Amino acid sequence: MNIPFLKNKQPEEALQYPVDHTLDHVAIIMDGNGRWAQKRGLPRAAGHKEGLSTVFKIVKAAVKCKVNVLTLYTFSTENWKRPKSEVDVILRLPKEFLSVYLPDLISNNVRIESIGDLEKLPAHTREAIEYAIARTRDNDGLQLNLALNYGSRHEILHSMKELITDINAGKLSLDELNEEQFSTYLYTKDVKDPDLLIRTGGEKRLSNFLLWQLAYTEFWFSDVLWPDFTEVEFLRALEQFRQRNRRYGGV
Ligand code: V0D
Repeated sequence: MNIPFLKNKQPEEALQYPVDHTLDHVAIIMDGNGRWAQKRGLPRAAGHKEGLSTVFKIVKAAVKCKVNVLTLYTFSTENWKRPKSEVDVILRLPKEFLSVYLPDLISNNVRIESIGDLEKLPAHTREAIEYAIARTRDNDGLQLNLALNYGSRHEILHSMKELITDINAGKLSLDELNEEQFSTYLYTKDVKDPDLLIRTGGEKRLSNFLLWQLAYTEFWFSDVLWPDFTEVEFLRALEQFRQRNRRYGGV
């Protein structure tokens, strides 16, 4: 059947969602929101808002591909350096996102979790997230892991301090300390390391994201700005991962 007006736009029903059992955990750096807005003469904050619908689209795609954990870098410890007006808008996004999409996430069996230092967020932001975590606690589908006020060096340092406290209290032996034990002090203690990292927006750096956890992860970079990122793009990243993995298995 030839449907000319669909030539460049794949109808959602036509997409195939391959399930890859070697792909457990996907992490995404959702970059390019500010630039997306500036290109249109809009304030940067408009790009962050636009990014919310992309978040929902990609969460749904991850559910369909039966990914177990999706970790999204939403707000870094460095983001506080941005103009206060932009930070204020960003910190209202969790509530905005949840007021629109929480019912849908619940019906998709998504469980919301967070990593990062929630203590330093404004109460209204923290409360919105804590409500979503509590509301989805019993779901056992996709774990949507939101990195909020997250910085990897901060995480490692915070872990070190707790670890040393435990050593001093005699709960842990320095001689027996190993990588696996160290990992249990990180925010990510309950999830496996990411298999695939996606960064949108054209930059090729880690920006203080999951430095310990990405040691063996496959990276996939896209020039597409986050608000323009599509399911098709996401599936392309997963397919690329599958092929790299296959090649690896052949050696
Ligand atoms: C801004 C583009 C979803 C990238 C997407 C902390 C940066 C929109 C959430 C979200 C942000 C947070 C908690 C929650 C559910 C969703 C979010 C922030 C920023 C600021 F329970 N997107 N998103 N939170 N961006």
